[in-house]
Amino acid sequence: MRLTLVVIAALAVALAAHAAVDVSLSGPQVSKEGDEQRLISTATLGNEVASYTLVYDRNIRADQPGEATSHWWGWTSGFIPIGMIQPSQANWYWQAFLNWTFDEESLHQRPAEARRVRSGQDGVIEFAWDTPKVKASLFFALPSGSDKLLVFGQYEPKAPVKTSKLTLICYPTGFGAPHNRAVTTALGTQRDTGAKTLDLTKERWVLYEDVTPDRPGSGSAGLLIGTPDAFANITTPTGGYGLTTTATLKPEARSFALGLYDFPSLPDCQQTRDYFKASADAEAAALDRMAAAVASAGDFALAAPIGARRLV
Ligand SMILES: [Ca+2]
Repeated sequence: MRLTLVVIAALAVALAAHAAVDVSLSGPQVSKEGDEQRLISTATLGNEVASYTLVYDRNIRADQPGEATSHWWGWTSGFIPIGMIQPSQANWYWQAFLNWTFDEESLHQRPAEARRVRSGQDGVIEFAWDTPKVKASLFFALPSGSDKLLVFGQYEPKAPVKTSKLTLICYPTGFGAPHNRAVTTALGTQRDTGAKTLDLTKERWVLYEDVTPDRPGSGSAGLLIGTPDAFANITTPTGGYGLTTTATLKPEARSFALGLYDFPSLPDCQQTRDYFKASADAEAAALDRMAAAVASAGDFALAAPIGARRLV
């Protein structure tokens, strides 16, 4: 009995020692491109099961410090040039995978300050924008044990905002043809059925898939909707090449929480469906509670560590 307790205690200590989330933020590396400066910041959040790397690669002109461009195609198509290069280049896109707009104001055209908020029991990086129209932050957070990168958004308008939208783009599994894309939620799988609007009372997670049999690649991309009450609607195509999901915030919403899954070590789309069906509703609900805790703390740095865990 005593030996068992000692073993359990030793295991608990060992698990606690491993339950650390490492966060690194390097750069910006600065180089000159014509009359612009190119700045590259690299953020990595890693825990026991996953490591997510974000690269923020933007150009800024000295005479226009409030504006940003990027030479990446992903930026030219309207996405913030923060790319998710790990766990895979595919899925949430390695050049640029999201954007956030407030009427005509688009964060992809504005420079962000990147900041390491904390590491340890969880890891958090903040990208913060201060534009003429809004102050906005995207916090990327990795809890210990989580295989999903969480995204917490917050904004305060400086001028009236009628419509705020998020767009998220992924290339499920890989880039090469054929592109037999499909989208799976709790309500089933759809292929080439046009734009799908989620039923946010029942569809709290989305898998973006390529269903080509035996295709090698990086598995499915996943999305958790932590805060369904923040969104007026969320739509996604069910076929194509790159899949762009559009999430429109409710006019009164000032924050939201999502989870992003980009995890090539589980490449089979049916296995990933089984995994999400078993666990993703509970994780989305946990994410909603975390978002409420962050909101009540007022400041992300003051909120208790995020307690999500991988549920398999
Ligand atoms: Ca990726």
